Amino acid sequence: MSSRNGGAAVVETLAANGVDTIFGIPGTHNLELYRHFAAAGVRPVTPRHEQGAGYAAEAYARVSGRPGVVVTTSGPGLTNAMTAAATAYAESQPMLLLSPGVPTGTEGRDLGLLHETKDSRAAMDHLVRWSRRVRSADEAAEAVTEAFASFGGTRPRPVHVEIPLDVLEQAWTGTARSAPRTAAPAPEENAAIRAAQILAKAQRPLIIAGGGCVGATTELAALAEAIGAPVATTVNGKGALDEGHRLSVGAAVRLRALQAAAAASDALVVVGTELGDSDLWAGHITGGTVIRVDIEAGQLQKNCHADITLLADAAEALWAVLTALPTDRPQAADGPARAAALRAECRAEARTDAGSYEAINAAVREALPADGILTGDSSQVTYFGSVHFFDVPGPRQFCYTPGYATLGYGLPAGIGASLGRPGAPVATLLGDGAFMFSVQELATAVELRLPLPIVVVDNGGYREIRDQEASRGIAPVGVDLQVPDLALLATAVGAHGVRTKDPAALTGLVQDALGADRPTVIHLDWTE
Ligand SMILES: Cc1ncc(C[n+]2csc(CCOP(=O)(O)OP(=O)(O)O)c2C)c(N)n1
Ligand SMILES: [Mg+2]
Repeated sequence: MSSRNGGAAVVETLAANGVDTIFGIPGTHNLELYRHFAAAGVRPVTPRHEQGAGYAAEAYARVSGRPGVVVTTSGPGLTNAMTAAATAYAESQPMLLLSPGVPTGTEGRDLGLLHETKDSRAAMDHLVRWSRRVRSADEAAEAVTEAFASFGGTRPRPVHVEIPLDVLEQAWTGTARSAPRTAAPAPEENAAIRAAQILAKAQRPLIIAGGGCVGATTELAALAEAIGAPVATTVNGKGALDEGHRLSVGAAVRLRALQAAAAASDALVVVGTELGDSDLWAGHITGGTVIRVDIEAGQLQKNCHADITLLADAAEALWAVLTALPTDRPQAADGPARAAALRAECRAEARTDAGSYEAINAAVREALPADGILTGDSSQVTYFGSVHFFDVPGPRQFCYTPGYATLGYGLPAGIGASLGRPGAPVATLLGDGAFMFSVQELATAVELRLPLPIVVVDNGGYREIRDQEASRGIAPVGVDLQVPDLALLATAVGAHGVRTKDPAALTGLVQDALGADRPTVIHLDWTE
């Protein structure tokens, strides 16, 4: 077997595209990928389940803007990663999944091969932007290059490349190529001028920024300041405007106060968001004249009618509107006052759900430096708490999956975020149910010696579902769980572990954990 083979074609192409870290688990079938990592300067990180690999890769992409790469073996390795792939799709994150596949010529024959799956490419194709099964080593390299090209110039989404076993072993004499830069469509000048004319006259403008805005922080702040518009974000857009900025209203789009303010606005700018139901929680966004900016045409009229549309990268479109503003316009000076009032209203509304989650988040916030990253999960402490009461100064500092809302994300995301932004302090804050979904990844964090505080809010099980049962008149069923002694569990795995009943103690505990030589599980006993 030539050592410069289909596996080398894939790995060298990863390296040519700037990949230095992959998340995956080796198996019988993907060893011709693993063979080449060291020579190509690619570090393989081994989580304890492929779903954890996928979530780590998703958070890696979220905090760094670089695509997350997942390498699984065929069959179960790949199907274990499917939930993470679907998560990256729902959350618009760039992710490349690589897996081996049955040998060429055996497709669909049900031969009883090891890890044989009915049609894994087709299964993946139903979850991600595209899934491609290659036929040669050259095509494998080409498909990986195409994957990287697919992440630029449009909304990033995951893709999958399947390399048949025989192709992984096929001799390869090619050269690895980096993907050409894919340009985004340029904003249409007339639309930018019309948008600027509306905004110049607006008395009550408002801006809603989504995940598509995380690369447009300067332009967003500049436009908001120029027109005196308060800025609210979606969860994926959290921090696109510094949440301490005087025009920031926070990640407030689900709140009725924000939705009412949008309806009462005379000009509403919506940038880089589909305004989906998972953003709006059965609410609606309408506004006076609605101006929408998106890099994907299909998003421009989705869930909210737009009067003016700009199909472009957010930064370029916002800049085009800003520079088209007439210089002799009257200054709208009351923006900060309107933002402060709206922010107070939104906080009051968020408080009705947050309860003690506000204080818990405040205690962790105090411990984490400004450049810190928080990862959360589908737990009340995250969506009632951190989203509204853990302010971040910039984008890419909050990892949570509001759309797919998948349990088990928070801990592996803490790992992926730590590797995606080396040196940045990272903390994980999540519920007991969420933690138990991927508790085995604690072993990964220990092995990587990550100084990761993992604050687990133990409210005795699936509290949100218990609450939903109660509101439907269903007696608690399947929701009251026995939670292990997590401090003890942590020490067994080689992490530090502590237990407290006092949310105020979290500040000191998280600070200590950030300075430790390994992860620390902080079990907050929040049961009655
Ligand atoms: C993979 C997955 N399975 C099931 C659910 C449904 N679900 C949503 S919230 C929740 C409870 C989560 O418990 P925990 O993390 O302890 O948070 P709590 O509601 O107790 O604050 C469940 C089971 C989900 N979101 N994701
Ligand atoms: Mg719970």
